Amino acid sequence: MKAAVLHAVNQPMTIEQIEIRKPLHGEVLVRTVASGVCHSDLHFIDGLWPTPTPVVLGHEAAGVVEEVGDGVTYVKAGDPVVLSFAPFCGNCRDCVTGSPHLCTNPSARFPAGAGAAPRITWNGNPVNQFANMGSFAEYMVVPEGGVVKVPKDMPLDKAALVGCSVMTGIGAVLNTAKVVEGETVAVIGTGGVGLNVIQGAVLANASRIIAIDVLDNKLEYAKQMGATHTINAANEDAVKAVQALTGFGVDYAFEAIGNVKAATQAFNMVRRGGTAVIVGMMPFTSTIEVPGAAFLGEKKMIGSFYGSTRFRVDMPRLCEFYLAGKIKLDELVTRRYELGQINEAFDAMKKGEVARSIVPISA
Ligand code: CXF
Ligand code: ZN
Repeated sequence: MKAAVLHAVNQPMTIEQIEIRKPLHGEVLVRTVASGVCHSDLHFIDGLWPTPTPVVLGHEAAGVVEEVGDGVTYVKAGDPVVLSFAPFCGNCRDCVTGSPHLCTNPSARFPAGAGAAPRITWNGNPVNQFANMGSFAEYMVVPEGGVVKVPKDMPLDKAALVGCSVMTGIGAVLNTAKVVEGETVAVIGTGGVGLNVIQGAVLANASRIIAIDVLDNKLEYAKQMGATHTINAANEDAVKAVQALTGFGVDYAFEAIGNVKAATQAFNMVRRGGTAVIVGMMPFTSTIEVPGAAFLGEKKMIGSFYGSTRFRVDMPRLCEFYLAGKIKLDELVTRRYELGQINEAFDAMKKGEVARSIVPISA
């Protein structure tokens, strides 16, 4: 099958014919219909986060089940699915206490055992499958705990986005922060995740949704998604501007870039008792400094991973929201790229030209 392979960090990916094996115990073979292009992949391309190479990147995907391995009961051939990059086992402390996104049980990722043959190879040599998936490829063998069935009428190119940015952004608001009606929200960074933080804040009926970015075109996207106010941080101090708009700071500030300075700003723009929610992927070795005295004001800084998703419940629900017109997915997609144009897709993202781009892989 065809796949985009990253051979080494800071190099363009190349399209290769690679081999994929059959699904073994607890695994599912999925034909990739579409993959989103997410900023997190870029961290690994740029070496800001470590990953072994060669690797097939891509972790925001939807497709159709082609074949299941033995013991698989949840899906069958023909089922449309969204992929999860945090497969769950269903039995561990995290899974049974409502946080399946935090599951670290190796059996969730490798149900056929750590010694099973590699799922994908190139000229017979193992290739790494990024985030248990590697969706810049025509097919994926993934664990059963890494797929979620979606409604049959859900367009799979839009469903792909639910697999990362939409779940991460909306989930950060509804699941992690639990914003309630009338509260005020700021979001720093209006890329794929930040725009979905805005959608989450709209769903939560936040009273003010303040979008902050350094690019006017991205602030325009933010308005389309429901931001009530915008701040261009290239022209003014974002913290002061938020204080000026709200008087004493927002209830919640979401950091959706993965930038240390923005995380500190998020903390500084919440009111006493407010919460900064770190959604973006910080560089692997980074540390964040915040003023210690602010803790006497009960300010909080919390992490949010994958929108604290209970994905078998949340993702079909988000698809239903889309089908009912309650969330916008079409508007998120700025461009479509062929698999062979994958490097161009990342270049456009680096330049801030796109909200989200999609790589349609099969019909
Ligand atoms: C990332 C987190 C690290 C693995 C891939 C996905 N999250 C969102 O983009
Ligand atoms: Zn992502």
